Amino acid sequence: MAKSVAHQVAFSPPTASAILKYLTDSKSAFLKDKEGGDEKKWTVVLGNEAGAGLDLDSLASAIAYAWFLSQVEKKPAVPLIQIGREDFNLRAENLYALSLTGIHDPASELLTTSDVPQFPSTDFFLVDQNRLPPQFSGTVVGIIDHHQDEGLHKDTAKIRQISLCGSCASLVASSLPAQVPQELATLLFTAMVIDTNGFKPGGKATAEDREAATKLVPLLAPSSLDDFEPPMPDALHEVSFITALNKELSTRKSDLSYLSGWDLLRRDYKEYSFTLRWMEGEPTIKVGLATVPVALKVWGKKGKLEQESLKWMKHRGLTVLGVLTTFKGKKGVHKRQMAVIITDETGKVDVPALASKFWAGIEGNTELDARIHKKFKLERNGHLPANSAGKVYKQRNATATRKTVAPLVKAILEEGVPISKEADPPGSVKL
Ligand SMILES: [Mn+2]
Repeated sequence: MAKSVAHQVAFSPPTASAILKYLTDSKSAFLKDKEGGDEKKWTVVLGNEAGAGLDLDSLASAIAYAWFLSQVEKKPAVPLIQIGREDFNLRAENLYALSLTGIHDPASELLTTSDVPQFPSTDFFLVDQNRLPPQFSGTVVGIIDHHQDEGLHKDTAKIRQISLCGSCASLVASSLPAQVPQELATLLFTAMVIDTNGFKPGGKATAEDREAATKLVPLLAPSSLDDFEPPMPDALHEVSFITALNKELSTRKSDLSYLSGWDLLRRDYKEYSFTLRWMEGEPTIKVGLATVPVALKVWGKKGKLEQESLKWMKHRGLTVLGVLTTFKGKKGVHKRQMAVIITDETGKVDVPALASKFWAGIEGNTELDARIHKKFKLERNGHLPANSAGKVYKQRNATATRKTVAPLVKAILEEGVPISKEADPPGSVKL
């Protein structure tokens, strides 16, 4: 892990956390009521869902607003964190922000989707989103959000505070009473800092974010600094504890080298299904594309890439897995690699035929400009089982993301021909 800069953060984390007590109490009371079919009285505060990569803004906004409803408005309210219990580990900056708030074991202390796989119909208060996700049913009683207003839930939401600013946490902070517990102010503040890059001018921070942050600062300021002068809203980015906190959060956010291959593969993952009409029996196969922000040499050497990929493929029932890495090489140059593994457990897929089409499709694509990686030779090092194939490429076009790769994969698999965006006019198919 990269060197921590925690010691530079000049405010001291709270010792005893009243927020933690509220969270664990409300979680167990909600689960107990749900058990007895008595959950209707609850308002569930729901942040947005971003796969396994929940962001700090949703997390902080949901916790803070649920605390407000419960402790100030005296209504039964609980935040539902929209990730699985095992997914907290995927975001080191979230773990850090939660630890500053006194939450050291979020997987057991917070209510997650693992605790309630089938969510009952309740009242919902939405934060950091303004449309109730389709897997939930119930009444939306309020919305605080910083995304484009979709104009929904107008008949039931008594509060609809939607405003385009850098962080939803700023809007939540503005709607709380002036004196909130220090740890709650800290949690909201970390989300605002990470979303606005420390309130840097010219970034995502708006006047609304700066105003909300300025109000929180006195609650966070180190008590040792007797002569601490609250900053002006336009000078927040120059306050030393804020720049240190921003650096700490972004270092943790970008350093993923501590994650296992398994976690890296599932962290930012999309899955597709294609029918191979050109193959005998026309099998339908599943294809996964994982975007991994860590170079293969960090986590995939000595057969680890093959081992972790095959484990993930078995878990998801995949025939093809593409691992798309994105990282900074020496001298800070942005690079991308693409590893592709093909295997078949159904006996219905002609792996050599599929592999040769795949390699031809990738190698013939001028947009990716892919070249075989000389250090990762999957088919020669003995880590792939029989009836499998694999290759690793260096993508010379480091700007081509999964948005480029996914349509190419579709074209290769469904049409069985390589496409080349630059060489061919739209609609033409090179045979
Ligand atoms: Mn947000």
